[in-house]
Amino acid sequence: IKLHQALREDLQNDGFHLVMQPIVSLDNARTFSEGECLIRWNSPTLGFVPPDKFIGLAERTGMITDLGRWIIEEACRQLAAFIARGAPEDFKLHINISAVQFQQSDFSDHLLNCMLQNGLMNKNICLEITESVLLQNSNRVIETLSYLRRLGLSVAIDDFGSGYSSLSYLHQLPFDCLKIDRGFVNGLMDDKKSEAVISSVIMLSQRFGVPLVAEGIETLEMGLKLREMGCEKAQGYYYGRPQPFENWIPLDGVVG
Ligand code: G
Ligand code: G
Ligand code: MN
Ligand code: NA
Repeated sequence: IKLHQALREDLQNDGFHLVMQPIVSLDNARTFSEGECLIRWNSPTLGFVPPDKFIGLAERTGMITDLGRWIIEEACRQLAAFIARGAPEDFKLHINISAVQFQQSDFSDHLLNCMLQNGLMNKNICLEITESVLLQNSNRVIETLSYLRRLGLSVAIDDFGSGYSSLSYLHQLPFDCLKIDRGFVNGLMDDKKSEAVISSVIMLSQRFGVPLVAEGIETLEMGLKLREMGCEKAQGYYYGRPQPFENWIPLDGVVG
């Protein structure tokens, strides 16, 4: 069975689910009030297929339109249920959005409707966009993101530093958060050049007045080093692996 056939079938058959990975503040990494939602596909015929293997395919075949709509609907449902179970009311969920999704003329309406139906506030949602998306079909994407930001949603630039250099455009882009690519973080402990790149991006985020999230933190030492360097937030296996929402149990209004 071909990958795209299985994708089409499982889109109809509940073959997908969402997991959430904590994003911690490095000041107090024991609890979190922010997380990234990531899709998982457990195919009855193909077994577990990682997103890297099917998101690109879904984009090329146009299936990302339906898949993306499902992701937004499910993310809103899961977040509302999570808050109902005791997570902070202002918990912020990051959702990855593909460039192609902005071509739907009702992208914003659909998103805002899902949020409304689930009783979410605009500050509950952060859209993660890669920098290449922002640079490609800029006008439409930038207008949509600017509109949503005016309403109080936030926008994070994902995998920052890994795509085209967007430095010349950065001041024109609508964003509230930068996420530095795992690739740079990997080299942090033993490579002076990675350290130089990271400290420059930390300085950049400070000058823009937005938090920087360092991704792929796997050890305490890495987290401590980043905090010392002035990085505000972190995400990675050390703080928590992506897990089904039900596995995260809020206690006294905090999740930890
Ligand atoms: O956990 P990880 O293997 O989930 O994800 C790998 C990549 O797949 C991420 O960097 C991200 O770009 C992409 N991805 C994961 N979940 C989603 C999603 O819900 N929507 C989109 N568009 N991409 C996702
Ligand atoms: O959307 P984005 O490219 O940022 O997706 C994050 C990806 O990074 C997901 O595939 C997620 O499973 C993965 N990830 C999250 N934390 C870690 C980590 O500490 N180490 C590694 N190797 N991957 C991670
Ligand atoms: Mn992401
Ligand atoms: Na990323």
